[in-house]
Amino acid sequence: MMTVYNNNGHKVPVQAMPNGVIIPSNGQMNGHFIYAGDQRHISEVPTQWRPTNWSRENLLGIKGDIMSFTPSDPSVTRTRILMIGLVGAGKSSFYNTIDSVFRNRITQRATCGSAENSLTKNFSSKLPVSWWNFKIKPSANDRVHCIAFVIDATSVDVLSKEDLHKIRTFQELAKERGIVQTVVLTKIDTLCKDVKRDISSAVTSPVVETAVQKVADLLRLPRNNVFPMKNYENETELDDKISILALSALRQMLHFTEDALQKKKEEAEHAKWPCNIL
Ligand SMILES: Nc1nc2c(ncn2[C@@H]2O[C@H](COP(=O)(O)OP(=O)(O)O)[C@@H](O)[C@H]2O)c(=O)[nH]1
Ligand SMILES: [Mg+2]
Repeated sequence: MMTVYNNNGHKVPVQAMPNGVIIPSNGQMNGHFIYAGDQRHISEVPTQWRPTNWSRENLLGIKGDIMSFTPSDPSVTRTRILMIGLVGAGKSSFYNTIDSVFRNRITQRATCGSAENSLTKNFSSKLPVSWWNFKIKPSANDRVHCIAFVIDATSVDVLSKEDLHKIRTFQELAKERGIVQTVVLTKIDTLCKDVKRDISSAVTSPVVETAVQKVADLLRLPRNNVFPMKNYENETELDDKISILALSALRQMLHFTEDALQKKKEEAEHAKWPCNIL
C-alpha cells in the first residue's frame, strides 16, 4: 500500500498504473497528477502559460525549421538579428547557447563573463567606426531585420530611467525602419528557484510569467515577442529543455521577420497602385 500526499500535505488515495504513473483513485481531485520520485508526493501538473512541447522530437523539428528557413524575399539571403543590451545582460551567452545547439556541444565562441575587461566592454566607445565598412545605402540584405533586446530578468524591476530611455530610442528607430522587435529575457533561473531546478518550469512559473508581462508592458510589445531564457552558462552538457527554449525563440524571430518582410513587400506593391480604395 502506498501513501502519497498532495501539495497541501493531505493524504490522497491513489492507484498505481502499470507504467508507473499514479492517479487519484477517489476521483475527487481535478487535473493531472504526477508522482515525484522517492518523495511519494503527488502534485498537480501546473498549466503552461506558454504551451511548450519539451520532447526531443520537437527540438529536432525546430532545429530543422531553422536550418531550412529561407526568407521569401530573394534579395534577403540571410536574416540579420541585432542583439542590444547592457554589459552582462547575456548577449554573448545567448549567442553561445544557439551556437552550442547547432554544434552539438557546449561552445564558447563569443567571450562572455562578468570580468571588467569583458569583450563587450573593450568594444564599447573607444573604437572608431570603420567608414570603409559602413554602407550609406544598405541593401535589403545588409539591413538589420530583427532586434533582440537582451534583458536580465532580475533587472526588470530596477531598470533605470536612462536605460529605459535608451531602449525606447532604439525602439523608435526600429519602428521607423520596420525592424521587428523582440526581447530575450535572460537569467530566469536566478529569478525563480523552480526554473533553476527544472527549466520546463519557465512556462509554468507565475514569477516568470509576471516578468514577461512587465517587460512587454514596459516596451509596449505583445507578450509573445518576449522570450524567457536560460542560457548555457554553467552546463558542460547540452540539455534539451534549454535548447528548446533558445531555438523556439530564434525560430519565432525568423517567423516575425518573414512577416515583416512580407508586409513591406505588400506595402511597396500597394504604393504602385494609381489610387487607394478605402
Ligand atoms: N544564471 C545565468 N547566468 C547567465 C545567463 N546568461 C548569462 N549569464 C551569465 O551572465 C554573465 C554575463 O553574460 P554575457 O553573455 O557575458 O553578457 P553580455 O555582456 O551581454 O555579453 C556571464 O557570467 C554569464 O555566464 C543565464 O541565463 N543564467
Ligand atoms: Mg558580450
